[in-house]
Amino acid sequence: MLDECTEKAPDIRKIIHVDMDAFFAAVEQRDHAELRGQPVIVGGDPTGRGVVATCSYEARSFGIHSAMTASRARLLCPQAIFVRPRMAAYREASQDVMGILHSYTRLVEPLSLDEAFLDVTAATADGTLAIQIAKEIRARIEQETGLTASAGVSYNKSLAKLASDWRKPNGLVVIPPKRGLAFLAPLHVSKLHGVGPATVARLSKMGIHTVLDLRNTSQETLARQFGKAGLWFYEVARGIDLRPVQPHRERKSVGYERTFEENLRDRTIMMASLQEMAAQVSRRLHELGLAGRTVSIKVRFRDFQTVTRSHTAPQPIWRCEDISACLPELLARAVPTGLSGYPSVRLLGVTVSSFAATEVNCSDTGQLSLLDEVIYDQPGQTS
Ligand code: DCP
Ligand code: MG
Repeated sequence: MLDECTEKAPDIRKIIHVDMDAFFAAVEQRDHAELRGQPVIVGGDPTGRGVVATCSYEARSFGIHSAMTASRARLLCPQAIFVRPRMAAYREASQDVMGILHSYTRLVEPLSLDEAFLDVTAATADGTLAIQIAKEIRARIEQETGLTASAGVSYNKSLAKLASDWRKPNGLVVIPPKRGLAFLAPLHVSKLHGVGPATVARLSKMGIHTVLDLRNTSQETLARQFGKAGLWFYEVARGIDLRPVQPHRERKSVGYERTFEENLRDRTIMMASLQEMAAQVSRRLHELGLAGRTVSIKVRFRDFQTVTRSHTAPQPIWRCEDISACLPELLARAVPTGLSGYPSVRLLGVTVSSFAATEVNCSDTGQLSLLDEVIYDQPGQTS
């Protein structure tokens, strides 16, 4: 009997994804009564090069969204109220929310300040329904923090996350196992974890637009085109996602790496790829509220020889431009120009480490580059 349960365990997990609504803007509206019911934009300077970190749902009805330039947001909604981020307040609210989540299970995996996965399989062993837990969590968050959260309940992380997004703001959606495949089928592939714009473009060329299209593509084709990521696409299109909920460990680094289908020989292309990864790392650091002093790059050559080169800055950094500034020297050290023959590089990676307990100053999120294509994300993430 026990064996049977263990064997079935991956399919019968109960996962909840909780994501706060308009998080930074909601904290501002909570703390400043005059902002309630108003289009509020949290971000950089609308007269400068600032970008929108987030905005209230009142502002979203004007077409404003995260990562848009603040100047464009002002054009779309001249009456919008612009507020600079107060990271300390958001971090405190985040701690309150995470504290509530931890009272249900120790299996809580925060993804950023405002979202987390919970594995409540054990908490439902006595017959309590996962939806009941999700309802209680939402009610407690509202009562204890004055903020609203949306939640999704399902049997794996991918579906729980899609569910929490489905009826935002202040929504609760359950996708039971028998509904998983039907829920996924009509979705655009970009909704899947690990599918960024570059992958969307490649899939689109192959005539694959929806998850159903993806499901109708053979495993061989996907593996040939996308390598390890292709196997992930094959599974996730079928509602298979066995990634465990990993409780927060102390994070030592944030990094991305990418293996190329064809080895790189051109330094300009290597540099462009490193820059793209630096943007990704910067974004992740920003999400996690971290900054580190050491920037490293990793280079793997055709023969699998792998070198890493690091630079340690006097101050902790997280901005894309600061990470990028270290890259030319690191690349020159890792791939010296005097190498005999042409370099042939199969993998590149960028990592930031040596974190300091620092208050990341996000008052000018305008510096943040917001490229949102990763390496086919999860498989290559080294953080
Ligand atoms: N954030 C940011 N820059 C971005 C995206 C987000 O600074 N490009 C910050 C502000 C958000 C918070 O992270 O409040 C959480 O991000 P979400 O994507 O969850 O967005 P919101 O919580 O603001 O809105 P919602 O989840 O309701 O869509
Ligand atoms: Mg959110």
